[in-house]
Amino acid sequence: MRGGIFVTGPAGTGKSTFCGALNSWLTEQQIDSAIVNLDPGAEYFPYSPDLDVRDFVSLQNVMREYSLGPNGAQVVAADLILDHVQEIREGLDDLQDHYVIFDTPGQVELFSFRQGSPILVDSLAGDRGMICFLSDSVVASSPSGFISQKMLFGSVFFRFFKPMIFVLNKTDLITREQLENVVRWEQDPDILYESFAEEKQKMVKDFYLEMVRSFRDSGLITQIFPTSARDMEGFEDIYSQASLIFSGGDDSDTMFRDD
Ligand SMILES: Nc1nc2c(ncn2[C@@H]2O[C@H](COP(=O)(O)OP(=O)(O)O)[C@@H](O)[C@H]2O)c(=O)[nH]1
Ligand SMILES: [Mg+2]
Repeated sequence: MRGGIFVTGPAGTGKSTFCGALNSWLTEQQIDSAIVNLDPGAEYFPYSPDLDVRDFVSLQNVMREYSLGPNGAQVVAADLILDHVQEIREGLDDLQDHYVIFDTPGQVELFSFRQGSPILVDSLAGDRGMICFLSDSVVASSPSGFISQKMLFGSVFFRFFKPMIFVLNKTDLITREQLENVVRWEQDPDILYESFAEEKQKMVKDFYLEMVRSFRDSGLITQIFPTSARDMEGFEDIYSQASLIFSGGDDSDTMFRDD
């Protein structure tokens, strides 16, 4: 594959919709792309997957076979995917020139915090994998929400150590002014720090301010990529970044500032 784009993020941030929208955008630009569903519990997708993990592991079967409820079965099913890596890889054989978009389970922990997931990503994409972390614009438009999303982004990065981008999805649900604020926080962490102190002034203790300060200084605040999967906006920038990463031209560890 030309590149494997793994889409993760909290439940309901629009991962599946984003996968479908990115695939449609690439197709419109006549760029070869495909979608792989890695969610054994998916009931509906806003796209037709080219490869579907449910052909190998399905939540219904796992519930029956292991006598588990849906939550326990989700965890077992996520782990069982690893037993089928070879078959999934064979399914990808014909997609040499394609960008392959991987949709991952609804809950972020089922993909990002299971033991086998970094192995799965490496087995499927090798050194041609990247992670798109999706955050919900409404959540991220308050300073504390933005910080919590960036922390989760950092946490996912520490699981995979792959090139990773922070996508601010559903921008159609926030105002232009809110979006400009979020962009400003990303560009100048000092403004974020001040906005946070202002938002939580009554409850902020030194401990939390210290955390935000070290977070600011860590360099984990990286460029954001605003998108609206509903309005098909922002995909050109996602594609440009992905192609930079996969062509090796990117300073792909933009997670780390030089200064
Ligand atoms: N307004 C808006 N809604 C969106 C957008 N992307 C997804 N959604 C909606 O968010 C909900 C969850 O989307 P889904 O793709 O299933 O999220 P997932 O659980 O992360 O895969 C659905 O109702 C989508 O229609 C977007 O860009 N804008
Ligand atoms: Mg989904």
